[in-house]
Amino acid sequence: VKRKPFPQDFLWGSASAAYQVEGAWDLDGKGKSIWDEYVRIPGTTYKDTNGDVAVDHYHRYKEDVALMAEMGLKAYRFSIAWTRILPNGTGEVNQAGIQFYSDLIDELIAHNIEPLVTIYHWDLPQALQDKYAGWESRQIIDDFDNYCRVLYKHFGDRVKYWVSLNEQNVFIGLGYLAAVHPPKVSDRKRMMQANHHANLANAKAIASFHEMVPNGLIGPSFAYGPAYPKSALPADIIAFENANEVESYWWLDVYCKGKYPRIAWNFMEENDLAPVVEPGDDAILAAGLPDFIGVNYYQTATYEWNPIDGITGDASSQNTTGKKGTSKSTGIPGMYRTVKNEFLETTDWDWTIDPQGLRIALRRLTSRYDLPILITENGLGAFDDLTADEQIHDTYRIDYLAKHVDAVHDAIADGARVLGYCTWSFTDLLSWLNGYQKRYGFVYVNRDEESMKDLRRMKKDSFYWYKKVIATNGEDITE
Ligand code: GCO
Repeated sequence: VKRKPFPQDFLWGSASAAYQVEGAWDLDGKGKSIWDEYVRIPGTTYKDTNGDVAVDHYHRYKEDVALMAEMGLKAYRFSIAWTRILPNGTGEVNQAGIQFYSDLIDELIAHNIEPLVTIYHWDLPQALQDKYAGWESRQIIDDFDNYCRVLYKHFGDRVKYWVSLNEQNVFIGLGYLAAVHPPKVSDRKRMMQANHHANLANAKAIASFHEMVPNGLIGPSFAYGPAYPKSALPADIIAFENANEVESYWWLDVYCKGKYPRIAWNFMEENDLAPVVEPGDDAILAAGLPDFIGVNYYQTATYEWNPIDGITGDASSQNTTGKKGTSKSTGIPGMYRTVKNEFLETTDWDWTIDPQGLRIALRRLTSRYDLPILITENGLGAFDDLTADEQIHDTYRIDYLAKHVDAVHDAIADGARVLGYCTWSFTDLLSWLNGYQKRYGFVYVNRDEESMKDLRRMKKDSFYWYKKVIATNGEDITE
């Protein structure tokens, strides 16, 4: 059967984040972010690696954009460092910061590459953390809106696609529950309150966007790991539905419907975990609905019933060692817990490899929210080997991406409205907790944790593969 083709204007893209690529952490007036501080606490990241230099994209962006143009990339998603624009989070605008992103945007447009801007990819100004504990204070709502308005004013004329918050479920979950991201807190009640403020900040920023950039499109990027039930045992189905509510709809419903899902809310309330909601909050949430849903898709999660007196491990897992079999089961007693899916292989970091999960993700989102979807991230973190003649034969990455592109194609045939597909990532970059050993790029960057070497860019086999995929608008995904 011939499937419906990818739309003609489909955005074949690739993505990055400021802290993971830019470097230049204290140059040209940039202020410190919570990550600039956090990575300096000994033992928090692999081999104590930081993003001070990263892959030096700040100085090499022209070279990187030239490689994107050579590939034929249609869209490049990058994030703006709040601390380059407003070094202390609020106050005077730093012109050098505006200039850097303005130049990057112009460079992309000159090469016919659509800029996709992420407003917030985790690098909160440290000044706001010090002043009022960042996301734990309602003050963040107005300060974030102010920052967004500066961006809309300077870049709204040239940038059509915007991502508001990147992976709120991850930065809140890992920052306030698993305690492996800043501010390294483990307290579900505080997590829920910080999360509520992030919801309000997101909605307010979207409402401002619609007022200031009426022709643009904006949405949050959600780290969506679709849930599967372990079996057809009804108790496992309840567990799976609970996980859907608590792990996915808890965020997605607020984004797309402007309200919390009732069953998860009931559970939070019964357990004294529901956030404090002030009068007027419902109206703010309802007034800031997105134009599309951004999806970062890496893996699915499988759930079984979790008896009340079962395990107590109540934290999101984060495998930082790169050794298989080290992920621990997570969940909430009385609700659900994760189990291994016997049908799926895993990556070197124990993430399940599940291309059909992406089709399922796109179908579920379409069925529940019926909004256009932008796949803002998908990719494989792996150890790459450089051969003696400086080649990188990353057939495993090609295989991974080809199967996911095929799954997107199926989902479009199913009726999902998919605007584009961004791989993670274009060049290799810093993995927040895993240093430089976990590589995602089409372009190899010559550096490791110990040495910056020469930071030279080298094209992997996957570079030429994606070039062909783009040239054939997704029709030829063979190696
Ligand atoms: C890592 C992660 C990241 C995320 C990205 C989320 O290894 O650090 O995989 O690279 O995918 O930052 O938006």
